[in-house]
Amino acid sequence: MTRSEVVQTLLSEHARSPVKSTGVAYAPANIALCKYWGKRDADLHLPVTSSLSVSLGPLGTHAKLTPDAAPTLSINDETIPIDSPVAQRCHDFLALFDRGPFRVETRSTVPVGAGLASSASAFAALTTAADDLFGWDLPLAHRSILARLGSGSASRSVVPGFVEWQVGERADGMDSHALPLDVTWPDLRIGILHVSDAPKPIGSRPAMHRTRETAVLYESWPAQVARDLPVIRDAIHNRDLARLGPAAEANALSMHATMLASWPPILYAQPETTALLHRIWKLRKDGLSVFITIDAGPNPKLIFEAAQTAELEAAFPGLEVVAPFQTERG
Ligand code: 2P0
Repeated sequence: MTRSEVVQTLLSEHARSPVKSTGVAYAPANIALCKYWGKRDADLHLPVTSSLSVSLGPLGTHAKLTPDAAPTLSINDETIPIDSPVAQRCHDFLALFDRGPFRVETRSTVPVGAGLASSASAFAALTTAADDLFGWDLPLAHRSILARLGSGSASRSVVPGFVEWQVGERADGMDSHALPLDVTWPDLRIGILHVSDAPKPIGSRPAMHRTRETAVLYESWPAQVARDLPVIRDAIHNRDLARLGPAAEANALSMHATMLASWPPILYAQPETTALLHRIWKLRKDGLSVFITIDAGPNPKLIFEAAQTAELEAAFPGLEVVAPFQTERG
């Protein structure tokens, strides 16, 4: 099935005319605690394994969708040239819905240079804004599938909190979507460390393709996820950082190990990244309960609980602390 056919299947019974003048939505960014790395279908963004994330509450994307004669895009009040790659990706995605063109206005609350992908929250917010504009009232699973067609990790950003993106089995991906975990963890904190906002040496999309194609070590990745995911899920249900932290950290570092075993090698870590890892491991050895996760970039994120905030802020001036279970900020 093509992306258009998937959309057609999900939306054929749904309204073609807007029920209001503008559709609006907010979607949070998310950090994977069990990572998504590698696709079994590059067109539909179907993953090799399940993954599990926590949304970043107030950090995310507000999207506004208004039917208009010609497609436009503004990000944080700045008009983006319509032939730029970011505008094209946005409108190519919306063209799948076959109901445009639209004036698209987005506003991001994700700090610039934090190494947080904006694509996950952006495609999730666009999907939910379309749902709002046309009054579809789609089930969560269908919004997740549509958002996934924009970017894999967007499938996890259509709902706040802990979300498992289920790998699914079907070739059309209709069973590969978000499943929220019915648990909150008010004391959980994610800390963002800023190492560098220099452009990445390689985007995550080609990087995951290269890893899968060239790294023998990647063959062990599904086994790693099979081991980590049940531990991470169970630790979340028990709000048990002492179990969550090691599994999430090992999972992230294993993902990076598969990249390093690719050819040409992929290494997102900078010397400062490695130095931070050693500092965190030393703090942990000294008794602080703090763990690390790293995505496709050099900026580590810390996983800890509220009681450790003051000590970590003192150790890392400039640490941005996010409380995932606090409500959005404007
Ligand atoms: C994740 N990442 O689970 C992993 C960990 C980066 C490292 O999902 O090609 O932008 O759009 O499906 O979702 C980044 O990849 O890739 C990502 P596409 P996406 O968060």
